[in-house]
Amino acid sequence: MQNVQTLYSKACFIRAFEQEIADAADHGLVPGLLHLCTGAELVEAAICTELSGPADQVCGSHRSHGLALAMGADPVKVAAEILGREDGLSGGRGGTQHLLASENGFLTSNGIVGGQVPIAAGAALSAKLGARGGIAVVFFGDGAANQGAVLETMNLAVALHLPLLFVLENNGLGQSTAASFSSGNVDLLTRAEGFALPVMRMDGFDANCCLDGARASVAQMRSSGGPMFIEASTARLSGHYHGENAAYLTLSAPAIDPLAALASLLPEQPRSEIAAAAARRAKEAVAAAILIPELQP
Ligand SMILES: Cc1ncc(C[n+]2csc(CCOP(=O)(O)OP(=O)(O)O)c2C)c(N)n1
Ligand SMILES: [Mg+2]
Repeated sequence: MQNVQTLYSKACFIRAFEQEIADAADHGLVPGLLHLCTGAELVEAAICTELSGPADQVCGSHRSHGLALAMGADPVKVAAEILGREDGLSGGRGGTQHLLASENGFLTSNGIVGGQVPIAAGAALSAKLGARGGIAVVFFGDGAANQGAVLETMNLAVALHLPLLFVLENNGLGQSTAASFSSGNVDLLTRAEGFALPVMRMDGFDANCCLDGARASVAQMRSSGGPMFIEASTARLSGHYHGENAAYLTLSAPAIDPLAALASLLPEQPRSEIAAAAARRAKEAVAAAILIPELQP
């Protein structure tokens, strides 16, 4: 129960943070397109809980606010970066799609679909060859799974026995394109098997499955020193980017909210207390980032 509660607290904070950032965007404060991670929180928080930066390093996609937070990046600095402010993680130059907090173990996110995957192989190689130890973990989508560089990296990770955990977050959509339209074989886990990667399926709607799978896969990697591949089912609960007219979403069955499923496992207390605390912390962090220019012109 303790683990489930901790996961709920982390996932609630990420969800609340995204809601605050969405509000800031609605007030014209966020430059560029904003890709929210609502629906993927359980998988991301469960896996990142097993990691510890800076020895372990995580790379993510265009949808990475939650990963940076889950690795322990300062939420005010994450928000300031998304808002394009000087006090952000990378001086406000990267924005929402280029978050950098390597001291916390969040190496980078990347707006080029699949671009983070070979970068993560570099992090895994340096973990293997250097004194740092640790593992590298890369999160990418079902759309990215069709990129050539992703497939090459899977092959290389096996050939070089790299400590690289591939986490394919399968929400069934790349922008508005269904995975069944862009892939001949929609069982994306079988691709990894083709490269002889040890594989695991993770039900991203089941908190205990996420917690157990994260613990087992990271432990296996630390003892083997080699790569692994997780295919995790996730949801994308809103448009591809915040504010998109995502009428196409109504063509499929309504998505289940993994966070609501997790909430139903907890009693009313401490559930509502945890949710309220997460909402308060997220509000304070984003408000602080918005105020930075007034405090430090
Ligand atoms: C190389 C490249 N091609 C296309 C795009 C435009 N684009 C941005 S996100 C995206 C969909 C990615 O889908 P997926 O990998 O499943 O991630 P999700 O958005 O579902 O999390 C596309 C096609 C891009 N940024 N980079
Ligand atoms: Mg997708």
